[in-house]
Amino acid sequence: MALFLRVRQWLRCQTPFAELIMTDTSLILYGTPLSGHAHRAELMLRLLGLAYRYEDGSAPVRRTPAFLALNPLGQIPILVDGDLVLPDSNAILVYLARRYDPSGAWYPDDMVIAARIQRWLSMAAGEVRYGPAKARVIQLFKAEGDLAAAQAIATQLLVFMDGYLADRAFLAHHAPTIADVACYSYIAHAPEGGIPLDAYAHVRGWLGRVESLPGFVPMPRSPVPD
Ligand SMILES: N[C@@H](CCC(=O)N[C@@H](CS)C(=O)NCC(=O)O)C(=O)O
Repeated sequence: MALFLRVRQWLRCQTPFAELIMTDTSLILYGTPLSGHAHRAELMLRLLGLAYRYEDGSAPVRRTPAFLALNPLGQIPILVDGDLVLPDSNAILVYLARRYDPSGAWYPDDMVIAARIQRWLSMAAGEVRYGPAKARVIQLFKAEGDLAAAQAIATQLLVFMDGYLADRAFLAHHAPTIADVACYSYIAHAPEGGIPLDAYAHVRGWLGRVESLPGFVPMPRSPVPD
């Protein structure tokens, strides 16, 4: 067993981000690779260069008493940091930025910037969740729901975002903040919900800027419907 652990450690050391995913860290993220909410939290960990352990948060795990003790809602992501157990992707972004970014760049104190960030966190939990994220979960995972309604919400959101980003590099400030991290994953993967991004050049430019940030890690691509 000890040898197995050492081999696994060595194998991890062969990957570019190996130094970030370690077992001897107090930060633990429960998620699944195809959850945009979990990706949001993982992306923040990576952008901050934080070491963390990734724990499976797949559906059978989410139904266990141990998982439900961490989050009675049975949802991922959950961040554990020592004694702190923190469900909810946007709450995790706020915590990570406040706790681990002493520069304050990812979540500035300035009241107007903070308010603008909050607007986009609300959009991430509102229009993004019920638009592109909902359409994707219906298409990919055959979840129940009204695909056309979700696609309509997504289209309205994308038209708005494309205009908004016409003269802005990032969502809430001239530099990236947790607002961009909150919105990135499900907008980038909107085509998997049958929502092409071809018509939204400014949105695609913004996605590219997020993808260029040091530490960026993508969420695995899934099939795009015809
Ligand atoms: N408000 C939560 C929503 C998280 C969420 O919807 N997670 C999904 C996976 S993407 C989940 O765990 N679904 C299982 C369930 O709701 O039973 C957040 O932002 O983290």
